[in-house]
Amino acid sequence: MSQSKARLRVGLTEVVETYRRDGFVVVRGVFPEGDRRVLEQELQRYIKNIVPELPSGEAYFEQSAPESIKALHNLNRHSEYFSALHLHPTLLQLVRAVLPEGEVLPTGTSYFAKLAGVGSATPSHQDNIFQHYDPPLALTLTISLSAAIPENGVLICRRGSHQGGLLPHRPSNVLGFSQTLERLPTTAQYPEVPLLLTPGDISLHHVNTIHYSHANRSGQDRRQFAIGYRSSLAVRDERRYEEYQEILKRLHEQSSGRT
Ligand SMILES: O=C(O)CCC(=O)C(=O)O
Repeated sequence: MSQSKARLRVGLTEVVETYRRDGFVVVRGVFPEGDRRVLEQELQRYIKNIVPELPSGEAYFEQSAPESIKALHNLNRHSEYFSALHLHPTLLQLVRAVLPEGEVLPTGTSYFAKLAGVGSATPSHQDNIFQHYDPPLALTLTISLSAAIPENGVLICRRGSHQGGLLPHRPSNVLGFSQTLERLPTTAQYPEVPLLLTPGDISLHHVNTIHYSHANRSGQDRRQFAIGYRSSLAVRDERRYEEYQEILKRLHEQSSGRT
């Protein structure tokens, strides 16, 4: 990580204002090509050497194409590179600006792939239905590894929806995103904003921001690396979290985990 040239090239005041108002923000050009090349090499090494040994819950594959990776979780547990990445000084600088309360702590690293032609839809959800932080001082930081455009299942956030609290969810029957909103609020209330990204851009979304994406029917992959952070003041509701872990365990027992 010492060779990293990742830098913030914008002032943080506007980033913080946008994040607070909208519940998400895009920061352009943070992760230059050299950094992305290293990340991609580490990812390929991880997929070749670690993924075959992972327990269910840490690797998900597309149901329609079982050889295609859909999501990997907790990469920091199995790789020194990914463990160092979530403590990257530039990323921490950015997250500290939008989460100034308490100390910033990483909560985990994931890789999301929506591969050309096979990438499946992500059901509408708020991340806090999986994480249960109260107060909801937590977010996901995404490093874009490929262009995100309307045709390849770009991530869509609902502007302002982080201010509405955690809404009721129901089982989605989609392993990897096992909960979905019972009722999606109207776009008049919370407008849809596609997070159009080029490689190296970063986006941040609040743990209560409603988001989802459509299937990728295009010929272009949409891939991203995601890191969760929380404030030390965000306390996990352990009862709700344990209840959710039980649901997840049952889901994994019912399936092979490769969906
Ligand atoms: O990229 C997607 O479609 C889903 C990503 C997501 O849900 C997240 O980063 O919290």
